[in-house]
Amino acid sequence: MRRRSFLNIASTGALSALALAQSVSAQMGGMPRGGMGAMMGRLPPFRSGLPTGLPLPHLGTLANQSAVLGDFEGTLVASPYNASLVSDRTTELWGYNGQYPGPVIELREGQRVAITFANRLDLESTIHWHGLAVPADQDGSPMDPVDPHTDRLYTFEVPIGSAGTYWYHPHAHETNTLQVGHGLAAPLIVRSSDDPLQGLSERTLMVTSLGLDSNAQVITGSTSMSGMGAMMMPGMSELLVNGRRLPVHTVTPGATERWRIINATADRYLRLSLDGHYFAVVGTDGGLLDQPLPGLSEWLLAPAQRVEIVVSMNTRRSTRYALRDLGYGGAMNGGSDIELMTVQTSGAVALAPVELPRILRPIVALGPATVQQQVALSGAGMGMTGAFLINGKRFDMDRVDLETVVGRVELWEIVNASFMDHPIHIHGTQFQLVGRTVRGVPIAAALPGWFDTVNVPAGETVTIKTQQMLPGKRMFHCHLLPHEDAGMMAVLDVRAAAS
Ligand SMILES: [Cu+2]
Repeated sequence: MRRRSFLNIASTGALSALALAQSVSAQMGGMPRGGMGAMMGRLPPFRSGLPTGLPLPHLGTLANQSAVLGDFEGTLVASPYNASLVSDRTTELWGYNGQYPGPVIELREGQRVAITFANRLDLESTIHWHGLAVPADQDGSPMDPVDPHTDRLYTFEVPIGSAGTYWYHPHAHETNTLQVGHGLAAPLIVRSSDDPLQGLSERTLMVTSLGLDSNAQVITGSTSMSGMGAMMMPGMSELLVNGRRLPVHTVTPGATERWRIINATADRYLRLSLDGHYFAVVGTDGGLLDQPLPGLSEWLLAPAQRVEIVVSMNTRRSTRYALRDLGYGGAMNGGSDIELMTVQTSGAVALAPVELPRILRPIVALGPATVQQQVALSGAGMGMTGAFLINGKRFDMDRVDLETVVGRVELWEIVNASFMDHPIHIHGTQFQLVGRTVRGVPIAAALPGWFDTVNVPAGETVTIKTQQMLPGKRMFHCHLLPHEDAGMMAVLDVRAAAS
C-alpha cells in the first residue's frame, strides 16, 4: 500500500513550518492503512440509542476544600450510580462523584495537592494522575491498590513547568478496561501564571468511548477476553465528547478558540479533523510547544494522548461543521469516519481572528543520552491468544524489567515487532521525541514539545529521549487498556543517584 501524506498543510509559505509538520506526520506514524482493519472488514458504526444534538456541556470542576490559601484539597468518591442516558432505561455507570466524565481538577504549578480517594467500588482501584510527575508512591500504580470500600489520601506538589492538559483514571491490576469503560476518567488541567494564550476562549473536550447493550448496560472488553478486547470494543462502543454523543458546540463566527482535547478512550485512535477549517497545534501531553504549528487539517491522537489546538472559526453565520475522527486502521479499529461534535456558528456578527504569539515557551532539549535501552513490543500469534508482551514478558509487578538512575538521560528504542500499533506510556516523567525507523530507514522527528505517550506503529521503531527525576518503581505500558490488562506493561526501577 502506498503511503499518502498525513497532514495537508495550508500554504503558510513557511518552509520550516512545513518541514516541521512533515516530521510531525512522520513521528505520529499517521497514515491511514488498510492492514488488519481492512482484512477484517469495516464494522458498521455501533448505535447505542444515545441522544444526539444536545449542547456541549461544560464539565464541572472539583471543589477546592482547602482552608489554606494556595493549596488544593478535594475528595473523589468512585462508586456505581444510575444514569439516564437512553430514554426509558437506567444505566449503571461507575463515576467519580457521580459524574461522567468525572469532575475537572484545576491546579496551578507549584500548588500543594491533597486528594482523598474514597473507593466505593466492589473491586480494588487507584487514581493515576496521568502525565504528572508525582512521587512514585502517589502515582496510583497497581503496586499500590486501594481496597474496595476503603479510603486513601494522595498528596503531591504540582511540578513547575508542567502547565498543560492531563487526565486521571484508575490503574488497578488487570481491570482498567472495565473501570475506565464504566466511566472512571476525568480531565486534570494545570495552569501557569504566565500562559501566553491566557486571553483565548477555551474548551476542554474529553473524548470517551461508551458501549451499551440492548438493555442500556455498559459493555467493555472484560479481563477474560482482554486479548480480544481491542478488536471487539470499537464495534461495540460510541465516541462521546464531554459525556454526550455528537453534542453541538455553538460559537461566534470568526471566534478564535483554544481546545484541550483528551483521548480518554480505552482503545480508540482519533484522527481529528474539523470540516472546513485548518488549525494550529499549540500543545501536546506535557503542555505548550515552543511555537504554534499552524495550517494543519488533521492530527492523530493515540489513546491517552492530549493535544491543544487553536482554531479560528469560519466567519459564515449559522453554519454547521463536523469535528470528526477520520478513522485509523493502525490498531485494527475499523477505520470508520465518525462525527464527534457539531460546531455551529451563531447568527452574531463575526469576530476578527486572533493572531497567535510566535513563541509559546522555551522547550529545553534533554542533554546527550548516556545510556540506550531497548523496549520490544510483541504479540504472540495473531493476538487472539491475548498475549501482548514487552521484552518477551508478561507484566509481573514483582519483577524489575529496566533500571535507571535519577537524572540520567536515556535513549529508548521502542521496537514494535507486532502486527498492530501500540501507544506506549511512561509514568513519572515527560519525554522528547527523537525519531522513528521505518523499514530500516531512520527518520528524524524531533518536535519541540513534551509527551508521556507515543504511538509506536506496527513494524516500526520509535526513539525517544527520557529522564526520570524522582526515585521509585514506575510503570511503562501500552495504553490500549485491553493490552495493558493482558500484561503489556513493565516495571522501570528508578534508583537514587549515587552521592
Ligand atoms: Cu498495545
